[in-house]
Amino acid sequence: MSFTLPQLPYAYEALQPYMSKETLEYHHDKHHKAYVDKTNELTATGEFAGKSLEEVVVGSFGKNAPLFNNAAQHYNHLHFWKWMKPNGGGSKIPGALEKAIVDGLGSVDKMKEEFVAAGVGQFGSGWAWLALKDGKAVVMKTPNGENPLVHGAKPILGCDVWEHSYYIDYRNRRPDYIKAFLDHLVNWEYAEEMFAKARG
Ligand code: MN3
Repeated sequence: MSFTLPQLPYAYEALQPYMSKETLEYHHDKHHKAYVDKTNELTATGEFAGKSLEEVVVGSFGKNAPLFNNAAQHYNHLHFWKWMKPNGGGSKIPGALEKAIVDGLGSVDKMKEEFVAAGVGQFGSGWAWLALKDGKAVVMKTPNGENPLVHGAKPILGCDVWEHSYYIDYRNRRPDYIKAFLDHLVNWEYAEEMFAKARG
């Protein structure tokens, strides 16, 4: 199976002023494309040839770092583009997901606070996550390309906190970027879709 770079589900300028055209051009066309190309190169032959992306991610974790890093980043970015939309964000969260957030984390505001703290607290490159673990909504952070799949959980929402995701628009102000992501960019309907799949 060969993996392909998906098109962005919106125009490059659609997320401005919170995420610029220039950031999306570099992040999608250069960074994400490199992950896809490398994953294809490393799965052309060998034990992962023909496996699904999730099988490659989970199967290579802790065993084949170059493959894991690229395949996991392909997985993370596939969803990351869909976790955003123009005029997104805010606290209007579909009912079943909102209930899971309140049950697991106390309130939507509390979840957002923890999500920002996770992203800010991730030293160096990584991701902040809202995930489903043991049936409960939790906030997590992971380094580099790691994601909830390799930590016994399923992702509901993820925010890329690698500098390539915000440095053009926010310079060193990672907290402002994560707050803008939550307040203006999140596609909660897609998070709800991921939540429904995670719950099975
Ligand atoms: Mn990235």
